[in-house]
Amino acid sequence: EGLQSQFCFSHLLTATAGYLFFLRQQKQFTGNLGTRETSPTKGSPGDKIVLTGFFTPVGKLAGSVSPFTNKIETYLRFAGLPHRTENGGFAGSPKGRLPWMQHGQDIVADSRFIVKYLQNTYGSQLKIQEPQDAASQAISTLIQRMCEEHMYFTSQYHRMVNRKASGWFQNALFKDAPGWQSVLIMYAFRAGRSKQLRYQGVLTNSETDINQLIGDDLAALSSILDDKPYFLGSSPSAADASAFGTLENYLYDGNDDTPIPSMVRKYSNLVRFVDSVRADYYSDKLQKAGKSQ
Ligand SMILES: N[C@@H](CCC(=O)N[C@@H](CS)C(=O)NCC(=O)O)C(=O)O
Repeated sequence: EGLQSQFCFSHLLTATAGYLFFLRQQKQFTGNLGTRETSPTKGSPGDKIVLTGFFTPVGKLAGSVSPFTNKIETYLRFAGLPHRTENGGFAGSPKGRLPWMQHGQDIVADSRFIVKYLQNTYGSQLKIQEPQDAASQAISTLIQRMCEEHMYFTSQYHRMVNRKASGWFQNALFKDAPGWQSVLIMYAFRAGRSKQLRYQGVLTNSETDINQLIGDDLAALSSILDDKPYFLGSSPSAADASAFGTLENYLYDGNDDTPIPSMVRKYSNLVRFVDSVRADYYSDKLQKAGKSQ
């Protein structure tokens, strides 16, 4: 018997070692989403910009249903930089996420690094100005982090976990998959996203508590915006691109069975901000959508 259990034990050890080796090959210990190469910081201004992200039209949005893709498309429009857009393309992203940008030989992923890269590459050619004083620069960073690292996740609850949003979710993301398959994909996706939100922390809260957090963020944005045209003054900056990416989604993604759109509507200055950016920078897309309806 002793010999038998020893035999089992050695099998167990071999299997464990094999599994660890498998995980190592899959880069599970270092993150399996990409190679984690450091983002390029500057390119040559003559190269063309190709932005890959989520560009399937959803709801009444002028920009992307992905707040990060929306942020960069808006930044490029604010900056007056000509660009081409490509839909999809997770596989090509060095960080496994959207959006990413091809510029000459460079591939830059993550909206924060894309903005820095564009600023370093185009400098004074950009039609967009970042604030010069340290306090405003700090507020810009805080706005972006709140939108991208908090408002994104709280709204993910209402998009992908809240069952009231099932119809919207399926239609927005999987409408091209045939019937029952789209339901299966949606459930698999929902399971993955729930796990992500539990680890991230949002899903440790009840729906009432999540809504409280959403309300706090909106109140903060509304106070900072006040009656200014843009968050940091009279002209747009990266913070506005980020806030627009988030707030346009909160208002116009069409996920209207959730409380988010009506929560934003309590703040008339946030609605005014979103609507004026749409009118001033997205009239081409809005007109096209209007014609095709
Ligand atoms: N910090 C990144 C976040 C990008 C991100 O999370 N994008 C989402 C789309 S909205 C994504 O690709 N998610 C895929 C995933 O979570 O695996 C950025 O600023 O670009």
